This record gives sequence, C-alpha cells and structure tokens, in this order.
Amino acid sequence: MILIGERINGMFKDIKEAIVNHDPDRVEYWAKRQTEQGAHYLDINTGPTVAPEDAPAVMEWLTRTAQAVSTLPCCLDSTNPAAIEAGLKVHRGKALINSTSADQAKMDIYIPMAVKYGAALIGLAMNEKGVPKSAADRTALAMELVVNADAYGLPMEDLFIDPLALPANVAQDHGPEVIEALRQIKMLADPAPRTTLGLSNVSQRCTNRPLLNRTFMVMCMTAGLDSAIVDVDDDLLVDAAAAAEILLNRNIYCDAYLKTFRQR
Ligand code: THG
Repeated sequence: MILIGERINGMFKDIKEAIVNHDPDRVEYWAKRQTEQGAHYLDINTGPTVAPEDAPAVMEWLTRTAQAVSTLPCCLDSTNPAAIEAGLKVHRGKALINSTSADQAKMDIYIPMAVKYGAALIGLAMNEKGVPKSAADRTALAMELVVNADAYGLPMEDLFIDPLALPANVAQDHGPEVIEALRQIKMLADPAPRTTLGLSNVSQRCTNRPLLNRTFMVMCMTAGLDSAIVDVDDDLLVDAAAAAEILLNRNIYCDAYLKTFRQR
C-alpha cells in the first residue's frame, strides 16, 4: 500500500500560516514526521487561500522545503497547471502529479506534462459535469483516462485512477459505488492502472473520523486500492494497511510485519 501523507496542505491552519509568514518550520516538521510514520509520498497542496498567481511560487517553496529534510518524492496537488509545473521543475526524484480530471482539455495538458517530466499522474473519475454517482459511470471516465494515457505513451503503472471518495454524512450512497469502481478499474487494462483515493474526504464533518477512515481504507484495499492520500499520523491506520497487505497476500508474512511495513 502506497501511503501519501496528506498533511502539507494549506487547508490546515499551521501550513496556511507557514505559507503566509514564509516560515519553513511546520513544513519541515510535517515532512520529517510523515517520513518517520511510513509515508511513501508527501502530498503538497497550497490550499484554498493562496491566490492563483502566487500558487506556482508557493508550490515551488513547499516542494523545496519538504525535500530539504526528507528523501521522499512529492505528490504535487493543485488544480493550477502552472503550480504543478513549478513544483516539477524543482522536484528531485519521480513526482506524482495530482491531478487531471477526465476532461479532454485537462488530459491534453497533464498527460504530456507527466511524460515530459517522467512523473506519474493521478486521474480523477470526474469531468466537467462533476462526479458521477454510479460505479459504471466512474469506470467509464476511468476508461477515458486509460485510453488517453495510452495514446500519449504514459505507462499504465504511472497512471493512478481516483474514483473519488465523498463524505459519508452527505453522500453515503457513494461509498459502495467507489468500492465497486475500484474493482472495475483494475480490470480495464493489462497491466492495470493503479488506484488511489483522498481517504480523509470520506469522514469530513463526521464523528469518529479515524474509525471511518481506517475501515473504508481496508474495505477499499480488498477491492483493489493500491495507494491513498492519508493521515499517516494515525498509527492504527498505518498498522491496518500493513495487516491488510498480509491478509490479502500482497506481502510475505513475517511476525514483524508492522515494523517492516513502516521501514519499507
Ligand atoms: N483526491 C485526490 N487528491 C486530493 C483529494 C482527493 N487532495 C486533497 C484531498 N482530497 C485529500 N487530502 C485531505 C487533506 C485533509 C482533509 C481531507 C483530505 C481534511 N482536513 C480537515 C477538514 O477538512 O476537516 C482539516 C482539519 C484542520 O483544519 O485541522 O479532512 O480526494 N487525488
């Protein structure tokens, strides 16, 4: 299970303040902390309050600051192509672009960008009409992403399809559709594209968030979830990912599986 640490995001108050004050402390703290906790990528998102014209410089600063104290690659998370490219230009290693939708105009920007920089790319199962409800409609958009990735020469293992988790308190009926979409997406091509989710979406404004996050993660892993943007500060969530990998026979059993999962 590929864990993408969600914490370097201007949606969180401490990161928002770090950006405003140009103070690297909290960015460095979360880069180090998430690395120790077992993350494989650091999500980097400038957040909702940075002006579009400032987003490229902020993305560049966050990426440089995080990679100065962590060897992990970044998941560059923005709806602004200029911000993504600014991050890619200073990124060390193989980045993960987050994200394109299945709109043709967006795919025509982001897929060639991923190929040019040797980056992987998250493709969202949504388009200009929004997020579809049914698993079949999510999978149809996933197929658009697969076809376009193939046409532009992006390897399938570099395409991460996100069927989009929505909050259980307002979109409870989407939960089973996401799980079924994951199953279907893994059958779209051989080799199959990879899959991902913004896991914490599922529990926004819900009570007992960590319980919902952990439970949904394990359910989704059974259906073919390969990676997710998660709260790696939740030890029980990271442990559940390790345990699920053993039980799904995705990893060789050893008595120290919790420890070895975190060290990988
Ligand atoms: N798919 C993809 N990328 C994504 C998402 C997705 N990136 C952003 C988001 N969704 C995933 N990251 C988060 C990060 C934080 C939260 C949810 C998802 C979160 N934040 C608290 C909240 O909103 O209540 C903030 C709490 C605080 O301010 O302290 O839940 O789906 N590809």
